[in-house]
Amino acid sequence: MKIRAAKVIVTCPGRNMVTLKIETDEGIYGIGDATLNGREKAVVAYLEDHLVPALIGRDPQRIEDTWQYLYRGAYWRRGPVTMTAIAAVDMALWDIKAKMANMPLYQLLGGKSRDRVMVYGHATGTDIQGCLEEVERHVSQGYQAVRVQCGIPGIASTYGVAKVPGQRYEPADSELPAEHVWSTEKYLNFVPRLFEAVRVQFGPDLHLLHDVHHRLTPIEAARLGKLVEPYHLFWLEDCVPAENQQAFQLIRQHTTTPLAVGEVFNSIHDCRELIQSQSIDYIRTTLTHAGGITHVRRIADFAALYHVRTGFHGATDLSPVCMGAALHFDTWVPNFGIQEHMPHSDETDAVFPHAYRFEQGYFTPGETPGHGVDIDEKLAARYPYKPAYLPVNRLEDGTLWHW
Ligand code: CS2
Ligand code: MG
Repeated sequence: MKIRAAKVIVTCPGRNMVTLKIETDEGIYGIGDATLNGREKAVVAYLEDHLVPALIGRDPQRIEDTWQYLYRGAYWRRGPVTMTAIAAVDMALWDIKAKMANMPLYQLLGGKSRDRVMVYGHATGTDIQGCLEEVERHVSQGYQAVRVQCGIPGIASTYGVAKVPGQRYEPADSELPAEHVWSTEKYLNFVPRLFEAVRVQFGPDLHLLHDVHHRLTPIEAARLGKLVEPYHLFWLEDCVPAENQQAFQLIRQHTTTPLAVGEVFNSIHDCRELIQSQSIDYIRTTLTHAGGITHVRRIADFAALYHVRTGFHGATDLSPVCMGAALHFDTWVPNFGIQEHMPHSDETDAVFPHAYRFEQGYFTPGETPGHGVDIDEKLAARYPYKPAYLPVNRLEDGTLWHW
């Protein structure tokens, strides 16, 4: 079998999504997600100009060799664009191999380690009352775990909060990066009150998560971790930018609140120190941005040695292809923690028909051969690309701060 053709499909049925479709000379094809929010076109060019020509004529079954060929052959290794492009090829090749084997992907990875995959949903509100209503809505759908993000009194716009209550939250919503004002003090004084209100209303058993979205310094993160200890969060996510992996050790010294990090990581080297020093509890690297199934499997196996569990990033700027492949991975991976779930729009679900199913707070990946997600190219063509960027933050004195 040989790779006969490969094409990049860009569509925007709600969010921009980039998909790689690899076709073989025996009629079997596979698809992979290559969506890098706010930098989509860079990956399109990387694939079309640099990787696709190198794939034609290759044996699609040699997944590992192709991974090494693209990673080492790049010379310029790692980084979000390179690793997202390699991930798309990798996901498509695993899809092809599982279809050839006539098996759902999790079987190829080693079979089921669990019968269903626990996910967490996003409850957001402009104030505490709005958040409580959203948590209630998720609990009534059977979610066992809910991430809670709330507007902060005195801060006009903050991460994770839909502009209009009840509307879908989209982080990248403007043609150029918008500039928001951030206050760490107002945030730190407010968040404990938010989680106290949620625990009072929903009791001790509901898993609660919160995304700090990289906005604190290590000592501020240590303070927040301590402040929310009474509400025993499932995790506190991305509390500091993670380029300096050692910074987490300072947080660790001060709090037992579990720490999750990794959605912006692209390779095992971005998290090796964090894992080895037991500075985190959940690794959030996702298939699309960290080199696909082949590389994320290495990260998960390494993390297992240190009792670190997976908590895959699953925001709507990752396509249903990523969600499908991730749910197969989650079904197999021994050190599974939780999977993020942010529902895609109906238009997106129509462009990407899929076998995964939600039931009472859990997903099953489906038994379809491959990763169980397809793409309707005609429908995809109806939604052209629209530039959309994530905002940036400035402190009240105008200092450019973390997003
Ligand atoms: C977030 C994301 O879901 C999350 O945990 O951190 O929504 C993130 O802001 C976007 O994926 C960025 O593109
Ligand atoms: Mg996050």
